[in-house]
Amino acid sequence: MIQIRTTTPFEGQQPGTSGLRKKVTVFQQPHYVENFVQSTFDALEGFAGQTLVVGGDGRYFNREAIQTVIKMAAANGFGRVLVGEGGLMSTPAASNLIRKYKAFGGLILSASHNPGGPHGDFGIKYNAGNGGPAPEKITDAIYARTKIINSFKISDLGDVNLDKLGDSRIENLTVEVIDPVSDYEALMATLFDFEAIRALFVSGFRMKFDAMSAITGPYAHAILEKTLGAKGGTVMNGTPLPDFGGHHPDPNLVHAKEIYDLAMASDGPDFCAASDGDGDRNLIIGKGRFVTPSDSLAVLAANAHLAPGYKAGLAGIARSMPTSGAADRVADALKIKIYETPTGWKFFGNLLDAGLATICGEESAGTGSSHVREKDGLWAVLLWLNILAVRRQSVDAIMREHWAKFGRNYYARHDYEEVESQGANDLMAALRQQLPNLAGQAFGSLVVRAADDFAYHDPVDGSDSHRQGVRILFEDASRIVYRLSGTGTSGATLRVYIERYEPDPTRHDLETSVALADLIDVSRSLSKLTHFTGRSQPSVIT
Ligand code: VG1
Ligand code: CO
Repeated sequence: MIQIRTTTPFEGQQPGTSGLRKKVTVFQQPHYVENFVQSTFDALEGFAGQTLVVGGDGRYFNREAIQTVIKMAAANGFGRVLVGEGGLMSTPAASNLIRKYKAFGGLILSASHNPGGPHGDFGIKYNAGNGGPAPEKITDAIYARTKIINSFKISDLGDVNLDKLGDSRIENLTVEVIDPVSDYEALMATLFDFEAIRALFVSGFRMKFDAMSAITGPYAHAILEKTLGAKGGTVMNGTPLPDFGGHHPDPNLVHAKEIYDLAMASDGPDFCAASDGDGDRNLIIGKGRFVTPSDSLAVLAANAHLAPGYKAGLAGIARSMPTSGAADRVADALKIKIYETPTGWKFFGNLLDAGLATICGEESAGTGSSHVREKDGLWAVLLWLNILAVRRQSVDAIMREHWAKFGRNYYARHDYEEVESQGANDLMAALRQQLPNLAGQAFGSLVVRAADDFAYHDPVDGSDSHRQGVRILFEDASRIVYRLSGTGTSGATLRVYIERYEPDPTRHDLETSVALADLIDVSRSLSKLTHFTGRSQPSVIT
């Protein structure tokens, strides 16, 4: 039977760039999930009888939340729910299913790269019918609703068996438990030359992929090992665990150190990669050569035509503002447009829908294309493999050739995590106050050319987004960017992005920390970082 239950609003159920993200213990409060899901349904129109895609990255509380979502979808009048077996589905796979089966939208249960387990994080986000994160118009409406919600609708029928493929019914809703991998693998097969990649593995090419005990394990086992013939053991940590084995499923040099060390060993594999909790991020490391996500975007864009899905070339490239300018130089050479957007994948949605951009990327290890409306970790790995299969060069050789042709953008992101919110806000306010006076100022040999607070005008829907990050641009094309994270769940995280362009090939072998040393000093002094945050060193450098 469908029940209407009374409830009262919770504080701060505001979906950020990646949905609502909080501690598991917050989500476990009675009616917390129900309030958010009902607010989401209330903010949408026209879904009666339609399909909803539901899946998550397998983290602690995934199953409980999915059962609630299904019972509420039944009570609110959806016609069909597509749910991954075991409640599992990577974010890009969910995006694909929404598009492929023309679903009304989807609910993805994940806190991405944040830690899991009973004391970790949980999250819910709504993706629209184009397969991408809900635009601000919808997330604002959801939030407005969470503040006044007083009832929700739910079926009182029992749980659905998520471990058995096939259909079942709950009220008037059909629940279809599907294999979460096969549709995704079919899509990848249309984009990449699987024969060429198979031949690469046959030739003795060795790879390791770290699924970080998160969602990409089943996908990587199926595609890399079973279909493409990489040898057993290629996929490490390939079973999704509710607490990700106690690790942060964040594929950066701190949390994916195991694979980094493997890649740097003299007898290590030719190619190493990793993905995050929900499978939308990627880390790429060749033998002895770490590839920054910004460089990876540039190399993928420059070589995409080697893969069947992109042989006609790219319509355009889009990157988030803090991502390095390496992709801009590729776009110039290809004579296509580069779009610079605020941080967050949702800003790429319109560009992709309108056919203005084909490949998009963020410095935070996210790359993707028009094949779905999310960033896609395994897609990036497969495009790299396709390029390696055609070029038959090492990752290091490909990077060196790329820099020789386009110049090298030395790049680092310094994260100051869990700093006190007040101090972080004060630092940003003080920076914003200085902006009008910075042009022309010299810091050693670095002279400020311009400084602003990044604003974006969407060329497709005409919307404007302001205050997206403070940019200090120097005469020599170096750059420092400051912004506060929107995805943390405790305190504030200050992100400082530092970049220097080096055209001279004789200077492409510097350590990044050396190449950026003076800019790093300026990034701290100019923002009075220690004064406002009490920190003198970042918590994580990526
Ligand atoms: C971070 C990244 C951003 C990314 C977002 C979601 O946001 O910087 O580039 O889009 O996470 O990624 P923030 O606001 O913390 O800097 V994920 O893998 O959570 O979907
Ligand atoms: Co993610």
